[in-house]
Amino acid sequence: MGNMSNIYITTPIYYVNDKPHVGHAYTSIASDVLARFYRLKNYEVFFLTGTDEHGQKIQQATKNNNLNTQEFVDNMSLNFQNLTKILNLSNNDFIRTSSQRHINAVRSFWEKLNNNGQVYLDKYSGWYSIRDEAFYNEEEIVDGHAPTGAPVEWVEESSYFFKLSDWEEKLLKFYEDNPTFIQPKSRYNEVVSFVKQGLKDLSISRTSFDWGVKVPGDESHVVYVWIDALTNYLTALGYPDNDSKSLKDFWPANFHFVGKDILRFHAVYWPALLMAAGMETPKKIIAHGWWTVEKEKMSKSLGNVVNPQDIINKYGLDQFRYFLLREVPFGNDGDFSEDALISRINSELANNFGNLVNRVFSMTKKNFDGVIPEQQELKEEEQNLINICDENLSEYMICFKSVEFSKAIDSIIGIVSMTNKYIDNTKPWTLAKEGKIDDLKRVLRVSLEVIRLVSILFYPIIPSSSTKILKALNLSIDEEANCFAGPGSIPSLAANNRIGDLDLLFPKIDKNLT
Ligand code: ME8
Repeated sequence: MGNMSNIYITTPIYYVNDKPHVGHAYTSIASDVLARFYRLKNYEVFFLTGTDEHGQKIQQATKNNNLNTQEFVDNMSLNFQNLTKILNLSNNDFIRTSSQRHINAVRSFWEKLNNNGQVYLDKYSGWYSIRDEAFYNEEEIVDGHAPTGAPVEWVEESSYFFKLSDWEEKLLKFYEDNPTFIQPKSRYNEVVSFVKQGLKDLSISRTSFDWGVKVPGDESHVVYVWIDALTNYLTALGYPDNDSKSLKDFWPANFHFVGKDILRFHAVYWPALLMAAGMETPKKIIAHGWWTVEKEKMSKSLGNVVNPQDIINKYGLDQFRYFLLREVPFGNDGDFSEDALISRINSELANNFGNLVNRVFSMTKKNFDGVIPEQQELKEEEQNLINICDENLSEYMICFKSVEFSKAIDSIIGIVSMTNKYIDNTKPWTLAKEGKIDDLKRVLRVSLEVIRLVSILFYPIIPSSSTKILKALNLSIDEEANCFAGPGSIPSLAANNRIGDLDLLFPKIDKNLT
């Protein structure tokens, strides 16, 4: 039983036949944002990502180059390990399915299923898609293709099966008892109706190739890549060592982030396998939507695959992170375009948030030599602003709890816009000209307090920009106990501290120059 103050968050493990693109970056960034949020809330967080390196798809990809399979996956996995640095992910571990620790875990998990009478040997005859690494029923095949559009081939081979059909009723009961197991709700309904249509036993081994984990006791079979892959979530916690502290502390997982393409594996097969192995089921599967690029499906043949590194080089990492989470309500499909990215950067980061920080910092520098003014008695205008901060702060917390990132960002932007408006109304530049120093101090002090709060609220999403602002305010995110307190509840900024230098955070982008 995981500890209540611990949170385990995972991304899918990505296939190494391809290089990382904006879709992989999206899932990883979303998971990172939630991990950072819970750490700010003082939870102990274990955040896992990694690579899926076995199976027929990978073996096939290797054939196109001169490396042996292990060398190939070693090289390709590095692209995803680099991605964690490029995206500033705060992952605690990086799991690779070709590693020995994982192979041991898969074999133990298999043995557990087998010992529990959940596995039998038979023959599989049916359709298989190498691209999806999935078995399909006859009824699912449309014009000779999988429902995903992937090519399929007819397979007839000796195979071990998992008694998935035995778990149909228990799964339906499980969904009923855990109505928030799958998010968003529309996906939950989709999964329930899929299971209600009836479940067949699942083929869980292959014999027509050998790149995988050998089945314990029958080396002519390799474990089906999805059984192998799903087990990664246990491996990283030290499974099969049941005394492993991480396993005790962090299992069951709180959040498995996945794209909607792999929901069935996580929301149907995975809980059934875990129940069959006598283990606890994860708390939540979060299935996000699909990104297209300039309204087209991303594909190598179209040549429109977006490489995260290129976008980050051109526009900046925090700008990229912000855009992905801001642009679409989490769960919906989205369209990636540089025009949309530039609009978000200019209107929200540069003109709104960046402008607020710039104007308040520069007025403090100009009028008080950068020294943070002491707290003054507040007037109605400040009280109103503080109320808005408090309301939006509660909204932000609710949104994070329900993993609604774009709505959480709405609530931050709401504070920023109201603070800019407050400054427009109170006109600190006029107060300075008229020598109303106490009024000027009051306005700048409150504005700086709001900037502190906003930087903290933004931290999970744009961590490096937030860290820079907080550093300029002589604060650090690690030392900010009570960090979510609103600006009215405590004066958090030490008066008489001098604001440090801060480079322009979000330069405005000229569309014509890109
Ligand atoms: O499925 N839009 O790996 P994978 C949004 N190895 N997200 C996208 C995307 C897009 N256009 N393209 C990819 C696998 N993704 C398995 C997972 S887990 C035990 C095993 C993201 O490399 C999204 O999260 O094909 C999707 O689920 C995942 O990448 C698929 O990555």
